[in-house]
Amino acid sequence: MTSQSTCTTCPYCGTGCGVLATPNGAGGLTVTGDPEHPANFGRLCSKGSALGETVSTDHRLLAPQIGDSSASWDEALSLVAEKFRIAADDHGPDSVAFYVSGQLLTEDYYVANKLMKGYIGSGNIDTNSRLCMASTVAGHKRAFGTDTVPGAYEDLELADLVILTGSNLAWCHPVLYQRIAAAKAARPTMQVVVIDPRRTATCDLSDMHLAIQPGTDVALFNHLLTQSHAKGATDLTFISQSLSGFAEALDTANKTDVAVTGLNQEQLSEFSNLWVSTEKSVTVFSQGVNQSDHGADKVNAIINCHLATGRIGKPGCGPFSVTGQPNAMGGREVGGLANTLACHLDIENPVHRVSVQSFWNAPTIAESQGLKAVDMFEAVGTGKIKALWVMGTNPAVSMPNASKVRAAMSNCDFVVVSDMFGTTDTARLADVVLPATGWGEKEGTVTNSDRTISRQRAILPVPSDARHDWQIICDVAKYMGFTEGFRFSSPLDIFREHAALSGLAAKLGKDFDISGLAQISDVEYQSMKPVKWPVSSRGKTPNQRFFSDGQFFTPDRRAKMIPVRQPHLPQMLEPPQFRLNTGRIRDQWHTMSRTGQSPRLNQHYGEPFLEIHPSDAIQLGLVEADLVKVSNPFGSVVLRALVTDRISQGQVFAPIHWTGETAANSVVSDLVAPDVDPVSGQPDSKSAYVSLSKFDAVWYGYAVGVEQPHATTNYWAKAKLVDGWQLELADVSTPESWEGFARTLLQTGKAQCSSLIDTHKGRVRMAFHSGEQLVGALFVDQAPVQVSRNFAGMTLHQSGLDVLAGRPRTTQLDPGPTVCACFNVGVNTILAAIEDNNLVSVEQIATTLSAGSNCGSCRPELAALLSEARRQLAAE
Ligand SMILES: Nc1nc2c(c(=O)[nH]1)N[C@H]1C(S)=C(S)[C@@H](COP(=O)(O)OP(=O)(O)OC[C@H]3O[C@@H](n4cnc5c(=O)[nH]c(N)nc54)[C@H](O)[C@@H]3O)O[C@H]1N2
Ligand SMILES: Nc1nc2c(c(=O)[nH]1)N[C@H]1C(S)=C(S)[C@@H](COP(=O)(O)OP(=O)(O)OC[C@H]3O[C@@H](n4cnc5c(=O)[nH]c(N)nc54)[C@H](O)[C@@H]3O)O[C@H]1N2
Ligand code: SF4
Ligand SMILES: [Mo]
Repeated sequence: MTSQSTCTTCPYCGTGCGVLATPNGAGGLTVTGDPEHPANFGRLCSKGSALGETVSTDHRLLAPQIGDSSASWDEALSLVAEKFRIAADDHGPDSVAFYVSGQLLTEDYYVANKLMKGYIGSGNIDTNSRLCMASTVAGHKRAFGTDTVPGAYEDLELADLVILTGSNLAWCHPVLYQRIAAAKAARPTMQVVVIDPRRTATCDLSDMHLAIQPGTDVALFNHLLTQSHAKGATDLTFISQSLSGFAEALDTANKTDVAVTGLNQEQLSEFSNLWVSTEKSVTVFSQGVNQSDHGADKVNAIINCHLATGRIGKPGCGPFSVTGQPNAMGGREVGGLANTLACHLDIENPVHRVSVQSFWNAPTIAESQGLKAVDMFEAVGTGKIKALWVMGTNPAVSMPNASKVRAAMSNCDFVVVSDMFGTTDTARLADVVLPATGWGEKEGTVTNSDRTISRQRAILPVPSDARHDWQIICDVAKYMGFTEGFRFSSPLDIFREHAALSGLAAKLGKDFDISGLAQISDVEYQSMKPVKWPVSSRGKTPNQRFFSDGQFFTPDRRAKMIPVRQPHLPQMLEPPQFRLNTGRIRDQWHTMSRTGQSPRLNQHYGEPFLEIHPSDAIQLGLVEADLVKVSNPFGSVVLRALVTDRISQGQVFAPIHWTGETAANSVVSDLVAPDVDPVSGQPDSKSAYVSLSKFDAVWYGYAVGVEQPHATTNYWAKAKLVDGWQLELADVSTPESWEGFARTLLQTGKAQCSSLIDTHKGRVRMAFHSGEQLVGALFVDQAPVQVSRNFAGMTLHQSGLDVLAGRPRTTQLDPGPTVCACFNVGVNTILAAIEDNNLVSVEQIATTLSAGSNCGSCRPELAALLSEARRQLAAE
């Protein structure tokens, strides 16, 4: 750590890695892993390593906006306060709503919840965590009586068996993946099982991959429960002393038909034998479990297995929900969900309500649960909600049936959005956009997946007129007349109040207790080290390992096993009908508002795509790189076909990251039905039913340009490069003049055009030079364009390189699509090095090419390339 570097926390996934950030003198930051942070001990993934490239203020919203005009804070705040006040007065408090985010800091989140539940007096505050962690929260509460994540990261290393189900850890929690990989390398007897319908990058670490039929986790875990009992692995003492509901849960499990999983007998017995014989087992789960119309049941099916075998509350044991967003946990702590109160207290409990109201000295308190996300936007659409405030999330892209959500927002009387950017798909629908500070500029705390609270600290100045979220919320509260409850002068003030309230919650029998931090001084908060809750003020520090005493937070102190049934699966689908699975890629974060600014991160996948099995592709007449139209009654998108046997027949997979800002017709949530789990209210974002057809373009194109392109074609997707932009294109009609088209698209002004046009073959290659320098190039073909993307991007701003050739001159190897984002090493370079140098390990690739030697996020892909290359060499 240098004298200028600041210890802070990565704003992406719930791993919650510590980072050291140092201003680089050019407005950016140099970022490295904090060797002392207990989440990562110095490691960072590709997204964390690229943080420094995402803090430019170039595209930021720097002043409040009312309609299309800039406004002063006073004007914007008065308007927002007035609209919320009038709606609440005229139509009751339930006519207004906040939709917030697991990317707010705890202090922001706390005041948002306080304002809605204690001052406006409605439960109508829900969060994008509804789309993310709600099923886990519901499952925890049913089993443990409260929302406790019992695990700690070291359990992942201490376990002899790590089961990863519905989790692509290698891409979504890469540092946790690396920690498991390192533990397994040191202790190869450790077993890893991946349960996922897709063969993901995470499978690289697995001893066993169970590609179950999607939506059959309950059947599999019920089977595990029956096998545990049949083979003597149940812990009878624990069952009799600490559990209730065992017999009923087992009975239901016994009635489950495991055949629906699609696994064969050998796989099933291998897996259950491993489970039965391995005491130290951790089951990590994420969105393949939560995002389901029976997500809470999936969670309880997993927890049941751990409870029945007593594998909970002990080192190296336990069900472990890994949280998605950096502060998903903090949001749960402050009560940001519509069906919770603050500090894990219960909104339905009158004693809890009165206690919170009097602690806040609030004029009112929400009497009942508010609307959960899907219902909230439904109510926005029907006009029941008159004023909506969206903070730190992009529901126009991420909500199920997203096109309907967009329509609802555009018809709503009054929509406010707080974001760092005024151009997101959601911000573009707002009446007022408030410029928030972002990571690197704001101060506060976040809680990661293993309950470790870490500080986010400011390294950069607040740009222009932006304000911190907690300030904006307190300002609106004051403008609404609620001065007393919101006289906070810093995040620390808020933190202290939150910590004091948690002491009250602990007295009421709750798990969440950070009252030991309620008196924290300015200096202590400034230098606060990561700390795992509970941190009690009441004499002895409570046990850090929850449930080690066999005591839970239910009225009888016993954990409850919940009988869970496997729902019926829909009929097998025949092409062109498919089941669409959606999720994440390694180098992008959600709707890309920040990761999309990093040229390095845009290299991994430059456009939206659809994974489809080779046999299905043949049936549909699709070949690699064709465009596919994916549609159902909710909507329609166009994606690039990626033909791969990583996905099973009958299923397709699309990433969620592209938006109206970055591509045409590619918001995959447009296709997701707004069906929710009845227990948790979480939408089933992992299964949409779609039909596929080839998108018949008459031409395909690829372009690079120094200016941000303006595309209006049927299909386009843009990505930022180091020195400009790239664009994938296709359309159903041909422009009258290619030069005119290219000039408008690439905004080339008076640049000089040179071209090669083969009208007969429908091929166009066009370059634009300003002086000697290349400022844009367009490649058009009747089939998907075959040019080296890497090479074309490199030619921008250069002179003397023949961009029209489409690839480097013979002596230079085209590096191919980027695999290692840190050192920009492409597939072709890696394959050539493997063959030329006879490389046999990822380590050797790292030594030879540096690929995989920095953040390590690409190591699973390097391993896959290695085994593919070795397989091919062996076959030759
Ligand atoms: N790179 C990157 N990392 C991220 C994020 C990001 O945007 N980008 N977002 C963060 C957030 S908020 C979250 S919530 C997490 C999500 O982290 P993950 O849950 O690991 O990621 P997903 O890709 O959404 O889905 C995980 C897997 O569930 C599988 N799956 C689908 N259906 C089923 C099923 O029925 N059963 C089982 N067992 N598996 C199924 C999918 O094939 C997919 O591989 O990632 C966090 N980390
Ligand atoms: N089909 C499908 N849909 C899904 C999922 C899926 O797997 N499949 N996953 C779901 C899950 S798990 C999640 S978590 C959601 C994520 O979906 P979203 O939350 O909608 O996605 P983000 O792009 O993270 O949006 C965050 C926004 O907040 C802004 N922002 C960042 N930091 C701050 C800040 O400090 N203050 C303010 N005011 N703004 C800030 C960013 O610029 C960005 O516009 O998507 C959900 N939707
Ligand atoms: S694993 Fe990567 S994205 Fe997640 S917190 Fe760590 S550095 Fe950030
Ligand atoms: Mo999430």
